[in-house]
Amino acid sequence: MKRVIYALALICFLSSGKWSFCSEQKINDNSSIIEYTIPVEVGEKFQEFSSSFSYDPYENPYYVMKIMGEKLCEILPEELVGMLREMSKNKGPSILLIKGMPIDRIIPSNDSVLERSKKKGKVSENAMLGIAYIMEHKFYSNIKQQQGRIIHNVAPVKEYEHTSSSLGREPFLLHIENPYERVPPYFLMLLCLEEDQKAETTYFFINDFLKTFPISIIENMKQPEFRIFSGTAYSRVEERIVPLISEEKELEITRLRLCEDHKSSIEPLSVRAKETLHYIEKAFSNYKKSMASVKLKKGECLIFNNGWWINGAREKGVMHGRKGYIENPYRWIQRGYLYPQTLAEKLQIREHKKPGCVILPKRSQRIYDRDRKRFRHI
Ligand SMILES: O=C(O)CCC(=O)C(=O)O
Ligand SMILES: [Fe+2]
Repeated sequence: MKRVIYALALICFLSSGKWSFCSEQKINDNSSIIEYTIPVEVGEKFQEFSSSFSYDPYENPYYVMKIMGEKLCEILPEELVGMLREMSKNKGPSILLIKGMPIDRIIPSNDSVLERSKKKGKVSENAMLGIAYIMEHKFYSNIKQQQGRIIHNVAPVKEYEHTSSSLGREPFLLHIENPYERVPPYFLMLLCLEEDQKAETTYFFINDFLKTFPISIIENMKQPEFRIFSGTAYSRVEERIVPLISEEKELEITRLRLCEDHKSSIEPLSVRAKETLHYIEKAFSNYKKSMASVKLKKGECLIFNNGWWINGAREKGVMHGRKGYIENPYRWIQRGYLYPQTLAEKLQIREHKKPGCVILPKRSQRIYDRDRKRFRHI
């Protein structure tokens, strides 16, 4: 009798939709990546909910993010919700791989990525926005990158195929995302819609790398003597003179701005800056052996810290890149740049003031809530 009760309890537990797998992979003694699998039934529940929702995430991102975030909080395993919240406060993992993320049942192929994205439903975008909501972050993109879309398409584009960029097929050396920006993204979210057999997303923990640098090099890196340029995927080249390591007093964080391929993207503006870049170049070749990678498959989502840490700690910063030539011309990854909510709003308001910008929703919107049959402010 007892056995029957246990078996029934187990069946109830498994069918509750909250059953999932969490595992931790150690890359070395200091750093680890957490892997989490969303139960199939939970993914399907979200897919169904999201498919019946008609608001466009590109037009009403704040509204969609709230609705999707609330839904995900309700159906995702508590453990995953907790982990995302911790991560956003720099307490949890600095890299999280979520498997089984809800994406659209049909992913169109045989067309340019913009056409495919128009033909596709919006389940994957809705899921990404929902995760951002749980993390209390918002997506923001510079207007000069993919027309300021909140979610980018990382996929080969004909004229850019030969480039090492988000639009190319060539390998992409380790980098911090958009290091030339006044405020680079805090986290990156990559969600795979169509995979490739060869290409792997690489990552590297800054802690291990900088630990062995002499103090004099670290001090040189703190000087604003480096001119950093934006990457190939920009509609116009942007540049900024910055230190490679900067302390942001207001948020009490320290940031690294660096690309392994510094020859084409960082210009040293002094003799000591030149020597510093030379030192870093050699250090990269020694430390690359601790670089790890993941071959993203359909429905797999990688969220990671973009090169910052709490002052003094240095444990959480991550650099990333891509290795292997992309063989599948339809490999498709959706990417979002995550910023703490108030910061994303400030950056967006700043963009609004520039002429010729896409108008993004204002902070407060009045919107008709179909379920509750009344207007509400968001
Ligand atoms: O294609 C990838 O796996 C990563 C590309 C990348 O660095 C990015 O999207 O920022
Ligand atoms: Fe990148």
